[in-house]
Amino acid sequence: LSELTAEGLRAFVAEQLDRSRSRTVQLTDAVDTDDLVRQHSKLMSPLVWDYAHIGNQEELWLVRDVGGREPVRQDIDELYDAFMHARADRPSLPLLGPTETRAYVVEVRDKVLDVLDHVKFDGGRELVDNAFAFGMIVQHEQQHDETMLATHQLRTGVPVLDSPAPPAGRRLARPEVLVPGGVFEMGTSVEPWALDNERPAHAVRVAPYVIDTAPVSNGDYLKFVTAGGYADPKWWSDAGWAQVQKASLDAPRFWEQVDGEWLRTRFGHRELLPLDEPVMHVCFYEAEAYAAWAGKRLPTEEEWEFAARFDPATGRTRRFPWGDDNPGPRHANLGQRHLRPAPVGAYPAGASPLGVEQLIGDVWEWTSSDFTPYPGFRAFPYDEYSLVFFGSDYKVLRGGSFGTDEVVARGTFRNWDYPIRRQIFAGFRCARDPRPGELG
Ligand code: AVJ
Ligand code: FE
Repeated sequence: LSELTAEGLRAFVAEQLDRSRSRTVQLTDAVDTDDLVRQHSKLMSPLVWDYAHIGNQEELWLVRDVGGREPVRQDIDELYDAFMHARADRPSLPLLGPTETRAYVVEVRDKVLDVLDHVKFDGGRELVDNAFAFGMIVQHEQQHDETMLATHQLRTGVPVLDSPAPPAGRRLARPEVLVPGGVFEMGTSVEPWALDNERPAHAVRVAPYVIDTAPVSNGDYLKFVTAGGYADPKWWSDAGWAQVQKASLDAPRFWEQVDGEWLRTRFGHRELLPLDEPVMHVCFYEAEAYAAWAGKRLPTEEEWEFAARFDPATGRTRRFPWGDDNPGPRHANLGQRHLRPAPVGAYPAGASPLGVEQLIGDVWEWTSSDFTPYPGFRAFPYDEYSLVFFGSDYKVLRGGSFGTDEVVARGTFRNWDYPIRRQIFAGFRCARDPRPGELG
């Protein structure tokens, strides 16, 4: 990005804005008016809320702030402020209807393209440096596209989304690898569109550990289910066991057993549980319990990023497991290209130097870490993106899912959610301490 001319940067931004918008339009045009305004789960907003909220954030940051233009619809700011109304309450608000919403986001986008034509990237405003505010808004829309995809997964009725199958899997040579540990540079101070919580880069020492070369598969997880894992408190933390009872957990969300066969429902399609696909729709507590049952634990966020970015040959921290190139279709399952995780082993070209695979894409990976700020953190450009969420309420997830766009799924990107949440496209991989003698 920093190597582009102003004209090159303008063209790049326009293309990214357009890519996000086509995804938003696909996800919202796929359903009828009733499905757009309805709440498919108390955990989610009506799709039409996400749609207008995308436009409203774009208006606030790019039309009004960056562009210094007159408001388009100041009267609706409050309706689409995520902090004013809980998701459960959003259907009862006087929201814009589907037709009004579509007209609104188009009007905002037209103004944004005009702002983009005139903006000076080198005007000395931090918000505009490297087109940051545009990148933030592109990522905001893509993140809501993933949220809307999760709403689609919760929707019942005839299937409306389809996609080509992901590449085939393969057997990995080893189920886990020893990571030697060392000091690495975590986070970033140079990725132009990295969000505030990924900054700044800072040195972190990681002790040697062992990590799975792939996410835990449905087949692996099924063994925990059939071994009675959900009935034995010894695998669960106190909070996890309380959640098992409160929510009557007995298998991942969207799994069911019919006549002795395990099925799962994916965007309205009911199918046999694919055993070689990474498990998903498990909460943090389920991930933690499986790991304990397997004699392992979840990786810390530091261990996850070390595995994803450290190159033992050079001692350098890279952007991605495969190097510094942006993710392409051969590296990772991203961008809603395939509406499911790919089977284990489907992305050999995405492997890290130590042979850890599918770190980026497929499923978000729960880590054992709380969402806390890096040393030297500075909220930018607004406290409500990250700052207000720091603390012990949220667990960090890494790597992105099949529903995450590549403009979001950086090696440094940090996602977070409550440890009870299962509607997101989240799975996990295990880690453990090396056994005596293993260090050689
Ligand atoms: C980073 C995915 C937790 O969806 O709540 C969207 C992203 N922030 N609008 C979320 C976000 C404001 C955020 N996550
Ligand atoms: Fe938002």
